[in-house]
Amino acid sequence: MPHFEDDQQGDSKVLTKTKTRTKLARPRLYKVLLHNDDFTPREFVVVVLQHVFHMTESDASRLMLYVHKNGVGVVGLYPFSVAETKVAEVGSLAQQAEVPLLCTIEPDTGDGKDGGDDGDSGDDGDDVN
Ligand code: TYC
Repeated sequence: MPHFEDDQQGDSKVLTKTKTRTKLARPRLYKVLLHNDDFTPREFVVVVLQHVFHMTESDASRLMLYVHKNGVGVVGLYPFSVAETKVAEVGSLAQQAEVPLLCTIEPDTGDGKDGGDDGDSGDDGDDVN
């Protein structure tokens, strides 16, 4: 007579289900902010914006004047590594030229504001970038 051992050893299995996410997380973007100061020549700012951010001279002049007037402005929105590189490039050019031009990064909240923290009015929400 066959003998069946009523054991479950080795027979219990753990089933794991893997859920596949069909939506890709939107890559987080960061604002690159340009800050005004009283010493950096306007023309230097315009040239930096053209070289680092590939702006036309007229867009660069417009943004430079916006920052000059409002204290801070958004140059553009980029993935973190790109934003970081651009900020470093501006910093390096400023250092070589011995001017205090400042460019910083902040996470984009998608609220359409320019996110300035040094006294800008920041309420027209339609920056050149
Ligand atoms: N305020 C500077 C000047 O009058 C020009 C300037 C503009 C400097 C924008 C920095 O991000 C800046 N020479």
